[in-house]
Amino acid sequence: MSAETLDHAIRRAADALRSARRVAVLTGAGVSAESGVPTFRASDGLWEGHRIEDVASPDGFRRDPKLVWHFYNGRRANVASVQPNPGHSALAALESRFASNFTLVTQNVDGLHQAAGNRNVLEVHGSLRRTRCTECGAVRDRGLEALAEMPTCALCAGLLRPDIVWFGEMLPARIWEEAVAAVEACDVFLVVGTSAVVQPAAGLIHLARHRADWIGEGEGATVVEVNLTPTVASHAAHIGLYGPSGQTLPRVVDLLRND
Ligand code: BV8
Ligand code: ZN
Repeated sequence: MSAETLDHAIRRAADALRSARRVAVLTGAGVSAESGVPTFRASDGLWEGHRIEDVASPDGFRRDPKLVWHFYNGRRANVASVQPNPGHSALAALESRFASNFTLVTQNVDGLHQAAGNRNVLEVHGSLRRTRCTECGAVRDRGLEALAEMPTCALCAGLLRPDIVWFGEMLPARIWEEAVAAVEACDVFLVVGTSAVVQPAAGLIHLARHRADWIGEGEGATVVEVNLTPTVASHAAHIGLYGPSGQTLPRVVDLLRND
C-alpha cells in the first residue's frame, strides 16, 4: 500500500472536520517544539543527566527540592522566552469554528495554547505558571515571573511546589473526567505531537477509536494523528499527517476556511 501523500491526508482530515459536529484534541510536547520548547523524547527523557521521571516526581522533590526547582525554574524561563507557533494558532482557529463543541486536552504545562487564544483547555498534567503550597495547599498563578530557588508560601511560609502532576501522582479528577467525556462525545479526535507513551493520557486515543466496542453505542471517532513520525498509537489512527504540526495544521485550517 503506497504511503498516502501528505496532501491527500490533509484533504481527508479537512473533510472529516467539515462534517464533524464535535471535535476534541490531545496535544503533547511536539506541538510546542517549533516554538523552541524542548520535547521530552528529544533529550531521550533526560535532563542534565537526570531521568525526567526522577526529577518530575514526589520522591525526587523530597530527595532534592532545590534540584527540582532548578529544573522547573529553567523551564519557566524557557517558556517565558518563546511564543506560540502556527500549530497553536491553527488549533485556536479550530476552536473559534466549533466554539463550545471543541475541547483541547493538553499534557503540556507551558500554557502556550491559552496564549494562542484557546479557551476550552484541559491541563491534565498541571501548569508551570501555578505554584501549590506543600503545607496549606494554596494554589497561586505566578505567571512566568522568576521565582526564588526554593520559593515559600506567602500565607504560611511553607515550601511551594509547581502545581504540576508528577509521575506516580493522580491527575486532577474533575479535569480528567471532562477530558474523558469530551473524547467519548467527539466526532473527530486530533492527536498532536505526542509519543503516546504516558498513561492515562495516551489511553484517550484508544478510547476515541474503540469507544463503540467499549461503550457499545454509536461509532468511534475519526482519529487523526499529527506528528513528525508514526508513533505507538498510529494503529489507532484513521489518518496520519506526518510532518511538523506548525506546517500541517495550518494547511488543514486553510482548507476549512475556503468553505
Ligand atoms: C498515574 C508533568 C496513578 C511534569 C507529566 C500504565 C502502564 C505503564 C506505566 C504507567 C501506567 N499507569 C501509570 C503509569 C506510570 C506513569 C507512566 O505513564 N509512565 C510512562 C513513562 C510509561 N504515569 C503516571 O505516573 C501518571 N500518574 O498514573 O497515577 C498511578 C500512580 C502510580 C501507579 C499507577 C497509577 C502521571 C503521568 C503524568 C506525569 N507528568 N508531565 C512535567 O512536565 O514536568 S508527563 C510528561 O511526559 C508530559 O506531560 C507528557 O505527558 C509526557 C511526554 O510525552 P509527550 O508530551 O508526548 O512528549 P515526548 O517528548 O515524549 O514526544 C514528543 C512527540 O512529539 C514525539 O512523538 C515527536 O515525534 C513529536 N514531535 C516533535 N516535534 C514535532 C512533533 N510532532 C509534530 N510537530 C513537531 N514539530
Ligand atoms: Zn502555605
